[in-house]
Amino acid sequence: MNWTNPRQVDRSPLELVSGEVFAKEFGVQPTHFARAPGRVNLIGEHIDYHDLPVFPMAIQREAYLAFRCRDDGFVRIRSVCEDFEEVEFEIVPGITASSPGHWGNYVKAPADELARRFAISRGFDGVLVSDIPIAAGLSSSSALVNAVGLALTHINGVVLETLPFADVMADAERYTGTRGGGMDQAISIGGHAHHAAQIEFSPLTMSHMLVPERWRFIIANSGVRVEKSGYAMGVYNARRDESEQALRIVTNTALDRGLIRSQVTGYKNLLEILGEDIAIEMAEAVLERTLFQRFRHVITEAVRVGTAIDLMARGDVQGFGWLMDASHKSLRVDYEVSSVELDELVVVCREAGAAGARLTGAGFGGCVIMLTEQDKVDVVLEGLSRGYYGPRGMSTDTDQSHFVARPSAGASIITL
Ligand code: NG1
Repeated sequence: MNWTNPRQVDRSPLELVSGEVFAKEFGVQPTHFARAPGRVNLIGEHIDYHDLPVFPMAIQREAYLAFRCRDDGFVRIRSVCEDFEEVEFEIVPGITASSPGHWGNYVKAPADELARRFAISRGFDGVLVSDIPIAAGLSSSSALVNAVGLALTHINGVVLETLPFADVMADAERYTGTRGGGMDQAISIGGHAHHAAQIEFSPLTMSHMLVPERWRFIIANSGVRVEKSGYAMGVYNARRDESEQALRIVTNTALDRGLIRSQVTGYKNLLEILGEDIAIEMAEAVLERTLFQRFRHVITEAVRVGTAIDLMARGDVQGFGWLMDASHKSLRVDYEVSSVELDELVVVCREAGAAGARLTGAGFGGCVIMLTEQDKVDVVLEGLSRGYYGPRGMSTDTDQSHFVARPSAGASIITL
């Protein structure tokens, strides 16, 4: 069956592909599309799960789900990518997870959460296509969770505003085993075109900031995949445990010494009470080396986020770049979530003329983000090919290697 365009409007290539495959697969046309973008975090890494502010933007790469409501409670979904087998399950609270790392878990996650919270019972047939590089720190997983979450809320009549939706999806994604923060789901649903967003947590808020017209954030993929189900998930959760433990020890010491009167509620509260310098000084005195490093990263990264936002407001590209470098160093040395390839790529970016560069996302592989001005983009890209991709024999023809990130709008439902 040929898939026609009932709306007679411009369609994105992803919408066309998912619609066509849907029609072939199910013999009818989809009734809706849910689209949800990936994101790139400009600064503020590994601190969202401590309820500290972060500064990401949604990007033009998206997950696109063509779907049609079913009469029963089953979800049947396939991916345009042949590597991913079809997933089918019934929506009930407590859906049995697929094997660790299986893409179906990112479909089951929102279904399970919405079944528990809102007793949803209506499923859909769907076809997914995405051009977000997978396992690269650009939140292809949260985009999928959000797209499925949007589809399910829509067809079950669950009405959620942007921020509550993001909170529910953040809880949902923990079904997959990563004890993540809420940054990815929030920016993927709440991003604005041309803007980055300062996101705060508990309660979740978003403040949108126009990215200066001449600034260009370039995303460069190291080519090393980050499989969130394996090693990376273990280390990610371990870093969270370590930095929580560090906070407990420092808080108890501050209590004993009468510097604070009651238990603090988290890093944010501690930072407000003690300030950066005293908090770090005290931590150095009472923590063993590794825990101290974890603590120092969290505190200094939180301070960098605030400074970076001020610098963007002033259009200070060099200052913002310098903070990106400092963030990378902290992630490499103190938080130990970088990799040989990411470190090399950051050096190449700087040598190519970028104002600053850092790993983005959880780390362990995946992508680097760098900042440059519009008129230097070609020179920087040329330097990247010469310094990183060329020597490794990696193709730069593919749109998966590097691209200029466009600050983009958050997820939405399109009804035909
Ligand atoms: P990615 O890059 O998608 O693995 C993860 C977490 C974020 C945040 C970053 C590090 C999830 C879904 N995402 O992102 O919440 O903690 O790491 O800043 O767990």
